[in-house]
Amino acid sequence: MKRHDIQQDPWKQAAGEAAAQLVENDMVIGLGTGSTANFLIQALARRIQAGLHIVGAIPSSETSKTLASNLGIPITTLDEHQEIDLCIDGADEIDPQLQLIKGGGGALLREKIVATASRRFVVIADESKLVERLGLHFPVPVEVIPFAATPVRRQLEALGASVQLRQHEGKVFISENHNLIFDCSFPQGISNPAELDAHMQQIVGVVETGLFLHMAQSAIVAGPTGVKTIS
Ligand code: ABF
Repeated sequence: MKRHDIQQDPWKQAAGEAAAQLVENDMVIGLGTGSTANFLIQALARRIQAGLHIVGAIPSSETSKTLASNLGIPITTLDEHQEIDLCIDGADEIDPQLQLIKGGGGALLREKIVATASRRFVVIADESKLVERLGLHFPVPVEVIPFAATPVRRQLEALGASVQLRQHEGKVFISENHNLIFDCSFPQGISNPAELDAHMQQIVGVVETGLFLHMAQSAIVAGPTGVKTIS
């Protein structure tokens, strides 16, 4: 699990608060996971306390669900609402085409399910997440069925990945879906994310990858010079 760098918190908060302003009355909202998404959840809760009415929020993790629910945000599910008006979530890397690496927090599968069910997906981040090429600094998390761990690892290595089984606090990390996460590093970066994603998705036993390609319509990014929207 990646560490939370609190130095970026003011910018994460600024991005989360700006994104909360995009929420309109009677929307179904997809809620992301992670420290930036937590700021969004707090800002959305304040807007709801001030009178905004949403149909409900669909969180991408139990952590986000607990936070949102504790703050009074109404929770709903994909069983009740198959179409989400707006999904807002963080990312680990964002390239100039708004292609993303996500999953540093281990919630990539539900994050991708929520994002793909959404008519609009806005990514929020501090500007340290902006990169020219995906994969140079952050591995691609891949969620894997435990039964298939060894053959999947070999096939990921055959694609050029250096594969690390994710650990958390000295134990093997298990996702909320009871799967493993392989963090796949590519020291030269990823020259063709779509091709890599297609190859990874073909491996039987891979549940999902942390490459979110052509999914985000815009990014709200904050840094010392302010908040900007990239689309
Ligand atoms: C989630 O939170 C993940 O997909 C991504 O790994 C992470 C971003 O973390 P943070 O907002 O804490 O930097 O969106």
